[in-house]
Amino acid sequence: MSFASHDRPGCFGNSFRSIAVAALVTAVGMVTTAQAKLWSPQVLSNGAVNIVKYNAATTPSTLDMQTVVGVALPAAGFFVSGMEFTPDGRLWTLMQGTPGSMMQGLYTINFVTGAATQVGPPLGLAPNEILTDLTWNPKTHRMSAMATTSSGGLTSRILDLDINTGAVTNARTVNSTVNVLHVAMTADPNGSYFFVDIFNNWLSELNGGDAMWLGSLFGFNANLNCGLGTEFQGANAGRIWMTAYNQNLNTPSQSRSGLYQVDPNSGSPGFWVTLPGGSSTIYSDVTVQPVVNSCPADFTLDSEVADSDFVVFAGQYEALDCASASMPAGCSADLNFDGLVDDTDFVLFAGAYETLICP
Ligand SMILES: [Ca+2]
Ligand SMILES: [Ca+2]
Repeated sequence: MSFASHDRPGCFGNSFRSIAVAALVTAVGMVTTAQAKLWSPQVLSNGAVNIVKYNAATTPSTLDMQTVVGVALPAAGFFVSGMEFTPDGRLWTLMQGTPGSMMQGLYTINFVTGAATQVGPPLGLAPNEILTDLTWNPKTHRMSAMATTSSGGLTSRILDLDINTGAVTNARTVNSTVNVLHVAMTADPNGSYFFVDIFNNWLSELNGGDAMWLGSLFGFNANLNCGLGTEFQGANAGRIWMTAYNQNLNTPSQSRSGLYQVDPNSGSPGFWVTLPGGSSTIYSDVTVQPVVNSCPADFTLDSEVADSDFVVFAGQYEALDCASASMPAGCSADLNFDGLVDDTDFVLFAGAYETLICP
């Protein structure tokens, strides 16, 4: 068994082809629904991995499985340990394998064919580190990966990734007062990080540089494969989903994977539904599919992209980095979701400005 990790891809140049890209981005954007559309990596006992899409009903116990696609893994022994959307609807996965292996990392994935393409090796990964989970941080507009040694310890690391190159743009150490093994991570709408540790079965939140205990997660034997995913949009923004495997040591046939909803205040997991596939099927992560904004360059929300939007753009362009303290809230002008407001975004903005009226 193992965990998960990731890195990410990107695909932007900075010239004229962006007019076409602008049209694409304009067609993509964000909104919300009560019924969460969830995606998970499904790990089978023979090592095969699928990505699956399912609808979690507004009340527990029902599940609408919609799509199952086989994933082309980079090598035997690898699996998808993390999965996350960027707000423009692109799906990213984190491959985990041999500790230190540079085949671990961020991949783009085609959810029609299952083809997975590595964005780039996770630079700076220590020889004994694995990447156990991937999360979108809506504050920094970066994908973040959890890096830990496979034996856990008093520290782990959060790596912020450039989705265009897979390069680590920022690495920070997470300190714990006892030995932990962080197998799951998510960020809430404010950009705060939450972790699941399987040595102690608890949920913690990053505070300064420390993982602070929030509550105990499980009433059963947790195991290595676990995932967290946050809803960032709509009435349920901030809701945290979790996939976890309940291993029944006494009656293995009764082991099962389940979908839970985690209370970020208490750490309490609310059981939602059993996930299909039987007692040996593991769901290593969960992510919520975003509703894409059809007019992302309309920062002022008046249904057109005009001079007032340019003023907003210019202010964010000046600040450049979504993670900087001077960046206006939301970093809305990062139209390609790569953590920066730069010339690439300006080309996208210019295309929308020229169109003026939102679709
Ligand atoms: Ca506007
Ligand atoms: Ca950008």
